[in-house]
Amino acid sequence: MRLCCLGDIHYYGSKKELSFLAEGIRDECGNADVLVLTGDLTADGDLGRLNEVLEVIKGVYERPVLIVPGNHDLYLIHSELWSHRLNSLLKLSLFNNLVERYGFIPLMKRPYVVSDVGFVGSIGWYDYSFAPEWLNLPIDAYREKAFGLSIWADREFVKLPMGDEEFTLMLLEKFEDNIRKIYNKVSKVVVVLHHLPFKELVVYKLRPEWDYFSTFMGSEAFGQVIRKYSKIKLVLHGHQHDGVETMRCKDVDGVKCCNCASPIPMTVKV
Ligand SMILES: [Mn+2]
Repeated sequence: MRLCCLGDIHYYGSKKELSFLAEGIRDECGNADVLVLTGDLTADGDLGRLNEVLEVIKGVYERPVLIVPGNHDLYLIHSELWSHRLNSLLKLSLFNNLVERYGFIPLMKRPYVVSDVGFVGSIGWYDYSFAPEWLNLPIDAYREKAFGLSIWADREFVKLPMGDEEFTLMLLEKFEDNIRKIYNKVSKVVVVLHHLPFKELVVYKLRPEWDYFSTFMGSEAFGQVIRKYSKIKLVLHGHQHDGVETMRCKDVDGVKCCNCASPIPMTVKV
């Protein structure tokens, strides 16, 4: 089976980005059985822009499209930041509902099976398990999501009614439930995440600021669940793109992990 994956489009309203996306999918994904999007479709969580991205994909690809959101898709836009009715949990379900309305598969809501391959997905998140030990900072220093004058933008634009550790656990439970739902019906499982599940995939540079922000790349808790299920042979993820090579696969203890954090599609066989 041939998969085409891409991610981190970060659409911000430029029509040029959309034609680039359409061209990429047409050129690279024509022979693919499934198209997989690993999150961050929009830069700012604007549902109107998400709509535009989904519309473009609908226009150029006719086979199944599997989608998980990224952290940027949970951002509240300025007018929403002050609304008591809206938070990022609600934004997450609005995202998945819109994906579904296009006839695409929101993998966080339900797994997908095609012949003997199952697909399970989540946005993933971070629980500070990727914090670099050598910096020797307390967990509270990471909860601030700021290093000197630099901040992790989730701090400003993601509003959750719980802490990041609790959110990770909540997501993890749903993720494992979805694995169990299909596990006996398939011979292989493909995991689709936005954030990274293994510390081995994180690029640390022994520079304090860089390594501080690497903490927000993902969570080992997802990796621990993945290791429990030997049918999981492939992980597709996004999120890690600045200052690192994307569109590359790496083996972590027998699991092939591919970084799809580029709007240029990549073909992966399973
Ligand atoms: Mn991201």
